[in-house]
Amino acid sequence: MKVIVLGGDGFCGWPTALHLSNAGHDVTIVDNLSRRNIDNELEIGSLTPISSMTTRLETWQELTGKTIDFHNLDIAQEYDKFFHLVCDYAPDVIVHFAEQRAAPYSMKSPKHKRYTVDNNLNGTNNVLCAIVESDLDIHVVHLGTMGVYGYGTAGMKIPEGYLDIQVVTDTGKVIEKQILHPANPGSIYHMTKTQDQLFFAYYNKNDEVRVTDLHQGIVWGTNTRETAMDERLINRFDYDGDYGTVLNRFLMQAAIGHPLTVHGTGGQTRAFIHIQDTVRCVELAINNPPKKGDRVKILNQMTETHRVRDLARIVADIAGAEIQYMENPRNEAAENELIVDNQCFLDMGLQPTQLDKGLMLEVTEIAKKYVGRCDTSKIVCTSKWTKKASTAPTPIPAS
Ligand code: NAD
Ligand code: USQ
Repeated sequence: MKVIVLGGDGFCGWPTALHLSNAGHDVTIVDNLSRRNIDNELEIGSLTPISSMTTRLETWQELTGKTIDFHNLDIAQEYDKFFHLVCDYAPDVIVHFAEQRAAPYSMKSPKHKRYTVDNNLNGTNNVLCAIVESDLDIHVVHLGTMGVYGYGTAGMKIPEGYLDIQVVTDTGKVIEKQILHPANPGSIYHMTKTQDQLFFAYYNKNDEVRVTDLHQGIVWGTNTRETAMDERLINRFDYDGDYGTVLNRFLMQAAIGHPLTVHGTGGQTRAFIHIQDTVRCVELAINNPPKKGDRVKILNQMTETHRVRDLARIVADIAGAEIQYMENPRNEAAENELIVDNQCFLDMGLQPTQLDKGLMLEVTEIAKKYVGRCDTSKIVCTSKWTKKASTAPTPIPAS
């Protein structure tokens, strides 16, 4: 199939582009390199030394003989260029990773809130608008987030996108319906993903655009089979307080001898998936598209749930680190349960990669190898959710 990977220079997009190319798809990457520019803005860099896009693609061709094209363009701002690319290349599938994806970055200041909304909502609308205008029957596979549901489920399993409800009419008749699961975002970033869902529902209803929305949990790990083939293909590893995600941060912190930064009590339960399963899930989604006229297909792309403090304990035990409980800079529930339905991917044949000591040590090995690139002053999260949380996150003394 012909596949455009939007955001194909990023943490999930790059390994996905390589995985799909290796699987025999014809892949074109679109990326405006905004993530690399944000690194410059934050004066931080990937822990791993990522190569330029030219080197990445030349290396891939040298190793496999396969070619991946690259277009440096902003899908949120350069609609005409993007539209012409879609018409000229006529893809079967567009995989959409191209959004500002860090919740702490989206909460840093009014400028960051507004950028995240402008970028993510315009980008998604432009993708859908261009597909309709092109008259091509293109399947959109979008990377959404588990965070659209909120993380409190009152003991109920979070369904895959749609909730069964019963409404009692004035005459006492019980009407059964399925509705989009109520949105409950926890940051401006997560809110853009809840709004993406409405774009998909609308373009699907009005224009019969075929969409698969993947509600993904927190991705951990760094390399996949393809990115591990050569150091010039290495994937990015975010560890800083804005872009680093919790498990990779703990593994990296353990590797460099930094205390593990648990926010609050660490009672937050979240969904997780290893990067190798991310690329496999996107491939499964491409190979199992919705039919014309089907509603938006929503799949929960996660393999397991963990409480933050339990993860800290596991990492501390295997890598010999200390745990530091910090005042939480976020406005989020201190404790929550999370039970998630992920049957669709299991039915498609996904064999989940479980949190495993070997895989976790693989990440700490990578972190140790590049420890010299780490700026320890950027580790603690400083982005605050509310004006009330105005002081720097402070360690909570052990009782
Ligand atoms: P990333 O920031 O590493 O990659 C996103 C890529 O998109 C970057 O290379 C960036 O330059 C590009 N981009 C952003 N805006 C663009 C625009 N307007 N035009 C063109 N390119 C643009 O993020 P990631 O971790 O790879 O996440 C990819 C997607 O997966 C995001 O949509 C994110 O919400 C979702 N997701 C990520 C995680 C995770 O843990 N990393 C978990 C769940 C969902
Ligand atoms: N946390 C800590 N210590 C840290 C960092 C984080 O305790 O050093 C806590 C946070 O307070 C939060 C939890 O860990 O309770 C998860 O934080 P995170 O930064 O790992 O994840 P999050 O902000 O939710 O965002 C990440 C990705 C985002 C994706 C989302 C999936 O950046 O793109 O959408 O995971 S999910 O969490 O399922 O919504």
